[in-house]
Amino acid sequence: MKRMLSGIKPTGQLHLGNYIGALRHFVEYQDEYEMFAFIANLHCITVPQDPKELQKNLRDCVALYLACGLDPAKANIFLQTDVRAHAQLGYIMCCHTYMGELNRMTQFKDKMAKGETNLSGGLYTYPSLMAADILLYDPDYVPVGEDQKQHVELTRDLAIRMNNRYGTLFKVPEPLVAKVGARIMSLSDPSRKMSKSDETNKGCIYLLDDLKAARKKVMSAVTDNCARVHFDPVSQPGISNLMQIMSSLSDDRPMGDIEAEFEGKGYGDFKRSVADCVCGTLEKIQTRYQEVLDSGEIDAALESGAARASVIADEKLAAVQKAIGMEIILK
Ligand code: AQP
Repeated sequence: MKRMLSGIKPTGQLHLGNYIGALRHFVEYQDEYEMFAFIANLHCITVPQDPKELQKNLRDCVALYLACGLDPAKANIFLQTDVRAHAQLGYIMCCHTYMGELNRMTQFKDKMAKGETNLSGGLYTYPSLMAADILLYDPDYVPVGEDQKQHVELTRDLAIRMNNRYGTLFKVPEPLVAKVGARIMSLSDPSRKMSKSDETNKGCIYLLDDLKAARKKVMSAVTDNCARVHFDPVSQPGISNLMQIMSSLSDDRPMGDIEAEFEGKGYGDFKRSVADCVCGTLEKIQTRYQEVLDSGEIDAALESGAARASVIADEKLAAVQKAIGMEIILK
Protein backbone atom coordinates (compact mmCIF):
# COMPACT_ATOMS: atom_id res chain seq x y z
CA MET A 1 0.00 0.00 0.00
CA LYS A 2 1.39 3.43 -0.92
CA ARG A 3 1.97 5.86 1.88
CA MET A 4 0.84 9.44 2.34
CA LEU A 5 1.62 12.01 5.02
CA SER A 6 0.37 15.46 5.85
CA GLY A 7 0.00 17.76 8.83
CA ILE A 8 -1.68 20.93 9.96
CA LYS A 9 -0.29 23.47 12.40
CA PRO A 10 -3.13 24.75 14.57
CA THR A 11 -1.75 28.22 15.21
CA GLY A 12 -5.43 29.18 15.39
CA GLN A 13 -8.80 27.67 14.58
CA LEU A 14 -8.89 25.56 11.41
CA HIS A 15 -10.67 27.21 8.49
CA LEU A 16 -12.39 26.38 5.25
CA GLY A 17 -9.08 26.72 3.33
CA ASN A 18 -7.53 24.01 5.53
CA TYR A 19 -10.58 21.82 4.94
CA ILE A 20 -10.80 22.30 1.17
CA GLY A 21 -7.04 22.38 0.47
CA ALA A 22 -6.01 19.61 2.85
CA LEU A 23 -8.36 17.88 5.28
CA ARG A 24 -11.03 16.67 2.86
CA HIS A 25 -8.29 15.06 0.78
CA PHE A 26 -6.83 13.28 3.83
CA VAL A 27 -10.29 11.75 4.29
CA GLU A 28 -10.58 10.73 0.63
CA TYR A 29 -7.14 9.15 0.63
CA GLN A 30 -7.35 7.18 3.87
CA ASP A 31 -9.02 4.20 2.13
CA GLU A 32 -6.45 3.98 -0.64
CA TYR A 33 -3.22 4.87 1.17
CA GLU A 34 -1.52 4.23 4.46
CA MET A 35 -2.18 7.68 5.87
CA PHE A 36 -0.16 9.62 8.47
CA ALA A 37 -1.98 12.77 9.58
CA PHE A 38 -0.22 14.65 12.33
CA ILE A 39 -0.81 17.80 14.31
CA ALA A 40 2.26 19.98 13.93
CA ASN A 41 2.58 21.40 17.44
CA LEU A 42 6.33 22.03 17.08
CA HIS A 43 5.60 24.25 14.08
CA CYS A 44 3.00 26.17 16.10
CA ILE A 45 5.59 27.55 18.48
CA THR A 46 7.68 29.15 15.73
CA VAL A 47 5.46 32.17 16.44
CA PRO A 48 4.42 33.27 19.95
CA GLN A 49 1.50 31.31 21.42
CA ASP A 50 -0.70 31.68 24.45
CA PRO A 51 -0.30 28.27 26.20
CA LYS A 52 -3.99 27.88 27.09
CA GLU A 53 -5.16 28.86 23.63
CA LEU A 54 -2.62 26.56 22.00
CA GLN A 55 -3.80 23.61 24.09
CA LYS A 56 -7.38 24.28 23.05
CA ASN A 57 -6.43 24.65 19.39
CA LEU A 58 -4.53 21.35 19.45
CA ARG A 59 -7.47 19.48 20.94
CA ASP A 60 -9.89 21.15 18.53
CA CYS A 61 -7.64 20.21 15.64
CA VAL A 62 -7.74 16.50 16.55
CA ALA A 63 -11.49 16.73 17.12
CA LEU A 64 -11.88 18.35 13.71
CA TYR A 65 -9.72 15.71 12.01
CA LEU A 66 -12.18 13.13 13.37
CA ALA A 67 -15.24 15.30 12.72
CA CYS A 68 -14.23 15.77 9.08
CA GLY A 69 -14.09 11.99 8.65
CA LEU A 70 -10.59 10.79 9.45
CA ASP A 71 -10.91 7.33 10.95
CA PRO A 72 -8.20 6.28 13.46
CA ALA A 73 -8.68 2.67 12.38
CA LYS A 74 -7.43 3.64 8.92
CA ALA A 75 -5.29 6.76 9.43
CA ASN A 76 -2.47 7.29 11.93
CA ILE A 77 -3.38 10.51 13.75
CA PHE A 78 -0.78 11.81 16.18
CA LEU A 79 0.77 14.82 17.85
CA GLN A 80 4.20 15.68 16.43
CA THR A 81 5.80 15.86 19.90
CA ASP A 82 4.50 12.39 20.79
CA VAL A 83 6.94 10.99 18.24
CA ARG A 84 10.30 12.27 19.45
CA ALA A 85 12.12 11.35 16.26
CA HIS A 86 10.59 14.42 14.53
CA ALA A 87 12.62 16.91 16.58
CA GLN A 88 15.76 14.79 16.37
CA LEU A 89 15.69 14.24 12.62
CA GLY A 90 14.64 17.89 12.31
CA TYR A 91 17.96 18.95 13.79
CA ILE A 92 19.86 16.60 11.48
CA MET A 93 18.00 17.96 8.45
CA CYS A 94 18.72 21.50 9.58
CA CYS A 95 22.43 20.67 9.51
CA HIS A 96 22.04 19.58 5.90
CA THR A 97 20.05 22.63 4.73
CA TYR A 98 21.88 25.63 3.27
CA MET A 99 21.06 29.09 4.59
CA GLY A 100 20.48 30.19 0.98
CA GLU A 101 17.66 27.64 0.77
CA LEU A 102 16.05 28.87 3.98
CA ASN A 103 16.40 32.49 2.82
CA ARG A 104 14.28 31.66 -0.24
CA MET A 105 11.37 30.20 1.75
CA THR A 106 8.43 32.54 1.27
CA GLN A 107 7.04 32.62 4.79
CA PHE A 108 10.25 33.94 6.39
CA LYS A 109 10.98 36.14 3.37
CA ASP A 110 7.50 37.73 3.50
CA LYS A 111 7.75 38.49 7.21
CA MET A 112 11.21 40.00 6.74
CA ALA A 113 9.96 42.08 3.82
CA LYS A 114 7.11 43.39 5.98
CA GLY A 115 9.74 44.53 8.47
CA GLU A 116 8.50 42.21 11.23
CA THR A 117 10.98 42.06 14.09
CA ASN A 118 11.84 39.46 16.74
CA LEU A 119 11.26 36.57 14.33
CA SER A 120 12.34 33.30 15.93
CA GLY A 121 15.13 30.99 14.80
CA GLY A 122 12.47 28.27 14.69
CA LEU A 123 10.52 30.18 12.06
CA TYR A 124 13.66 30.42 9.94
CA THR A 125 14.55 26.73 10.17
CA TYR A 126 11.08 25.15 10.22
CA PRO A 127 11.29 24.01 6.57
CA SER A 128 14.08 21.62 7.67
CA LEU A 129 11.86 20.25 10.43
CA MET A 130 9.07 19.87 7.90
CA ALA A 131 11.42 17.86 5.69
CA ALA A 132 12.11 15.58 8.67
CA ASP A 133 8.36 15.27 9.39
CA ILE A 134 7.89 13.93 5.90
CA LEU A 135 11.03 11.86 5.33
CA LEU A 136 10.69 9.87 8.56
CA TYR A 137 7.82 7.94 6.98
CA ASP A 138 9.03 7.45 3.37
CA PRO A 139 5.68 8.61 1.99
CA ASP A 140 4.99 8.39 -1.73
CA TYR A 141 2.82 11.51 -1.69
CA VAL A 142 2.34 14.63 0.41
CA PRO A 143 -1.09 16.22 -0.17
CA VAL A 144 -0.79 19.98 0.36
CA GLY A 145 -2.36 23.28 -0.61
CA GLU A 146 -0.49 25.38 -3.19
CA ASP A 147 1.28 27.41 -0.45
CA GLN A 148 3.13 24.38 0.89
CA LYS A 149 4.47 23.11 -2.43
CA GLN A 150 7.74 24.99 -1.95
CA HIS A 151 8.38 23.05 1.26
CA VAL A 152 7.87 19.70 -0.40
CA GLU A 153 10.30 20.79 -3.13
CA LEU A 154 12.92 21.55 -0.46
CA THR A 155 12.19 18.18 1.18
CA ARG A 156 12.88 16.46 -2.14
CA ASP A 157 16.16 18.36 -2.55
CA LEU A 158 17.27 17.39 0.96
CA ALA A 159 16.32 13.74 0.45
CA ILE A 160 18.31 13.60 -2.77
CA ARG A 161 21.27 15.39 -1.14
CA MET A 162 21.40 12.97 1.77
CA ASN A 163 20.83 9.92 -0.42
CA ASN A 164 23.80 11.02 -2.55
CA ARG A 165 25.96 11.67 0.47
CA TYR A 166 25.20 8.65 2.63
CA GLY A 167 23.56 6.04 0.38
CA THR A 168 19.83 5.66 -0.08
CA LEU A 169 18.09 6.69 3.11
CA PHE A 170 14.86 8.31 2.00
CA LYS A 171 12.12 7.90 -0.57
CA VAL A 172 11.82 11.14 -2.58
CA PRO A 173 8.15 12.16 -2.13
CA GLU A 174 5.84 13.89 -4.60
CA PRO A 175 3.64 16.85 -3.64
CA LEU A 176 -0.03 16.26 -4.44
CA VAL A 177 -1.81 19.53 -5.14
CA ALA A 178 -5.51 19.40 -6.07
CA LYS A 179 -6.59 21.09 -9.30
CA VAL A 180 -9.43 22.95 -7.59
CA GLY A 181 -9.34 24.47 -4.11
CA ALA A 182 -5.58 24.30 -3.54
CA ARG A 183 -5.57 28.00 -2.71
CA ILE A 184 -8.78 29.35 -1.22
CA MET A 185 -8.58 33.11 -0.96
CA SER A 186 -9.75 35.53 1.72
CA LEU A 187 -13.39 36.56 1.26
CA SER A 188 -12.58 40.16 2.13
CA ASP A 189 -9.45 40.39 -0.03
CA PRO A 190 -9.30 37.77 -2.80
CA SER A 191 -5.69 38.66 -3.57
CA ARG A 192 -4.67 37.07 -0.23
CA LYS A 193 -4.89 33.46 0.91
CA MET A 194 -7.54 32.54 3.47
CA SER A 195 -5.45 32.28 6.61
CA LYS A 196 -5.77 31.55 10.34
CA SER A 197 -3.90 34.76 11.00
CA ASP A 198 -6.54 36.90 9.23
CA GLU A 199 -6.57 40.01 11.41
CA THR A 200 -9.98 41.28 10.32
CA ASN A 201 -11.71 37.90 10.83
CA LYS A 202 -14.03 38.80 7.93
CA GLY A 203 -12.23 37.00 5.16
CA CYS A 204 -11.79 33.66 6.90
CA ILE A 205 -14.53 31.11 7.58
CA TYR A 206 -13.54 28.98 10.55
CA LEU A 207 -14.86 25.42 10.68
CA LEU A 208 -16.33 26.18 14.11
CA ASP A 209 -17.88 29.52 13.10
CA ASP A 210 -21.43 30.09 14.14
CA LEU A 211 -23.52 29.34 11.01
CA LYS A 212 -25.10 32.79 10.93
CA ALA A 213 -21.68 34.43 11.09
CA ALA A 214 -20.39 32.16 8.31
CA ARG A 215 -23.38 33.02 6.10
CA LYS A 216 -22.80 36.73 6.72
CA LYS A 217 -19.14 36.40 5.70
CA VAL A 218 -20.13 34.77 2.39
CA MET A 219 -22.87 37.31 1.73
CA SER A 220 -20.43 40.19 2.25
CA ALA A 221 -17.59 38.60 0.24
CA VAL A 222 -15.82 41.05 -2.07
CA THR A 223 -16.84 40.52 -5.72
CA ASP A 224 -16.70 42.84 -8.77
CA ASN A 225 -19.00 44.75 -11.10
CA CYS A 226 -18.86 42.35 -14.05
CA ALA A 227 -22.33 41.04 -13.13
CA ARG A 228 -21.72 37.46 -14.31
CA VAL A 229 -20.79 34.26 -12.54
CA HIS A 230 -17.77 33.28 -14.59
CA PHE A 231 -14.59 31.42 -13.63
CA ASP A 232 -11.64 33.71 -14.29
CA PRO A 233 -9.34 34.05 -11.26
CA VAL A 234 -7.42 36.94 -12.89
CA SER A 235 -10.24 39.32 -13.82
CA GLN A 236 -12.89 38.02 -11.38
CA PRO A 237 -10.90 36.75 -8.36
CA GLY A 238 -13.68 37.13 -5.77
CA ILE A 239 -16.36 35.34 -7.82
CA SER A 240 -13.88 32.66 -8.92
CA ASN A 241 -12.92 32.06 -5.29
CA LEU A 242 -16.57 31.57 -4.33
CA MET A 243 -16.97 29.22 -7.31
CA GLN A 244 -13.97 27.19 -6.12
CA ILE A 245 -15.52 26.94 -2.67
CA MET A 246 -18.85 25.84 -4.12
CA SER A 247 -17.27 23.34 -6.48
CA SER A 248 -15.05 21.82 -3.77
CA LEU A 249 -17.94 21.42 -1.37
CA SER A 250 -20.18 19.79 -3.97
CA ASP A 251 -18.08 16.86 -5.20
CA ASP A 252 -15.84 18.98 -7.45
CA ARG A 253 -18.76 20.18 -9.52
CA PRO A 254 -17.47 21.51 -12.89
CA MET A 255 -17.17 25.31 -13.18
CA GLY A 256 -19.18 25.26 -16.44
CA ASP A 257 -22.05 23.69 -14.56
CA ILE A 258 -22.02 26.46 -11.94
CA GLU A 259 -21.76 29.13 -14.64
CA ALA A 260 -24.78 27.64 -16.43
CA GLU A 261 -26.88 27.53 -13.25
CA PHE A 262 -26.29 31.19 -12.48
CA GLU A 263 -26.40 32.61 -15.99
CA GLY A 264 -28.54 35.76 -15.96
CA LYS A 265 -28.88 35.66 -12.16
CA GLY A 266 -27.52 38.23 -9.71
CA TYR A 267 -24.59 37.86 -7.32
CA GLY A 268 -27.06 37.79 -4.40
CA ASP A 269 -28.59 34.50 -5.65
CA PHE A 270 -25.15 33.03 -6.26
CA LYS A 271 -23.83 34.03 -2.84
CA ARG A 272 -26.92 32.55 -1.14
CA SER A 273 -26.22 29.21 -2.82
CA VAL A 274 -22.54 29.34 -1.84
CA ALA A 275 -23.58 30.15 1.74
CA ASP A 276 -25.97 27.15 1.72
CA CYS A 277 -23.11 24.89 0.60
CA VAL A 278 -20.74 26.29 3.23
CA CYS A 279 -23.27 26.15 6.08
CA GLY A 280 -24.36 22.61 5.11
CA THR A 281 -20.74 21.45 5.34
CA LEU A 282 -20.03 23.31 8.59
CA GLU A 283 -23.20 22.00 10.21
CA LYS A 284 -22.25 18.37 9.53
CA ILE A 285 -18.72 18.92 10.81
CA GLN A 286 -19.86 20.78 13.93
CA THR A 287 -22.43 18.15 14.90
CA ARG A 288 -19.81 15.42 14.72
CA TYR A 289 -17.25 17.65 16.46
CA GLN A 290 -19.53 17.89 19.51
CA GLU A 291 -19.95 14.11 19.58
CA VAL A 292 -16.18 13.66 19.40
CA LEU A 293 -15.55 16.13 22.23
CA ASP A 294 -18.08 14.36 24.44
CA SER A 295 -16.44 10.97 23.82
CA GLY A 296 -13.02 9.49 24.61
CA GLU A 297 -12.15 9.28 20.92
CA ILE A 298 -9.45 11.96 20.91
CA ASP A 299 -7.14 10.36 23.47
CA ALA A 300 -7.58 6.89 22.04
CA ALA A 301 -6.84 8.08 18.50
CA LEU A 302 -3.70 9.96 19.55
CA GLU A 303 -2.39 7.08 21.60
CA SER A 304 -2.72 4.45 18.91
CA GLY A 305 -1.57 6.84 16.16
CA ALA A 306 1.62 7.81 18.03
CA ALA A 307 2.41 4.21 18.89
CA ARG A 308 2.21 3.10 15.25
CA ALA A 309 4.05 6.17 13.93
CA SER A 310 6.86 5.84 16.51
CA VAL A 311 7.80 2.36 15.34
CA ILE A 312 8.40 3.59 11.79
CA ALA A 313 9.95 6.93 12.76
CA ASP A 314 12.38 5.46 15.33
CA GLU A 315 13.61 2.91 12.83
CA LYS A 316 14.24 5.58 10.22
CA LEU A 317 16.02 7.86 12.68
CA ALA A 318 18.30 5.02 13.79
CA ALA A 319 19.18 4.23 10.16
CA VAL A 320 19.98 7.89 9.44
CA GLN A 321 22.14 8.32 12.55
CA LYS A 322 24.02 5.14 11.72
CA ALA A 323 24.61 6.19 8.09
CA ILE A 324 25.92 9.58 9.17
CA GLY A 325 28.29 7.93 11.65
CA MET A 326 26.67 9.42 14.73
CA GLU A 327 26.43 6.18 16.64
CA ILE A 328 29.16 4.29 18.42
CA ILE A 329 28.87 0.68 17.34
CA LEU A 330 29.92 -1.52 20.27
CA LYS A 331 32.40 -4.22 19.33
N1 AQP B 1 -6.29 29.13 1.99
C1 AQP B 1 -5.95 27.86 1.79
N2 AQP B 1 -6.41 27.20 0.69
C2 AQP B 1 -6.08 25.91 0.46
N3 AQP B 1 -5.29 25.19 1.30
C3 AQP B 1 -4.82 25.80 2.40
N4 AQP B 1 -4.06 25.37 3.42
C4 AQP B 1 -3.87 26.39 4.31
N5 AQP B 1 -4.52 27.48 3.90
C5 AQP B 1 -5.12 27.16 2.71
C6 AQP B 1 -3.51 24.02 3.51
O1 AQP B 1 -3.86 23.47 4.78
C7 AQP B 1 -2.78 22.62 5.21
C8 AQP B 1 -2.39 22.99 6.60
O2 AQP B 1 -1.85 24.30 6.59
P1 AQP B 1 -1.26 24.88 7.91
O3 AQP B 1 -2.37 25.30 8.76
O4 AQP B 1 -0.32 23.91 8.51
O5 AQP B 1 -0.38 26.10 7.47
P2 AQP B 1 -0.67 27.38 6.62
O6 AQP B 1 -0.73 27.01 5.18
O7 AQP B 1 0.38 28.36 7.00
O8 AQP B 1 -2.11 27.86 7.10
P3 AQP B 1 -2.55 29.31 7.49
O9 AQP B 1 -3.98 29.27 7.80
O10 AQP B 1 -2.14 30.31 6.44
O11 AQP B 1 -1.76 29.56 8.84
P4 AQP B 1 -1.02 30.84 9.37
O12 AQP B 1 -1.98 31.97 9.27
O13 AQP B 1 -0.69 30.47 10.78
O14 AQP B 1 0.20 31.00 8.52
C9 AQP B 1 -1.64 22.77 4.21
O15 AQP B 1 -1.66 21.68 3.33
C10 AQP B 1 -1.98 24.04 3.50
O16 AQP B 1 -1.46 24.05 2.18
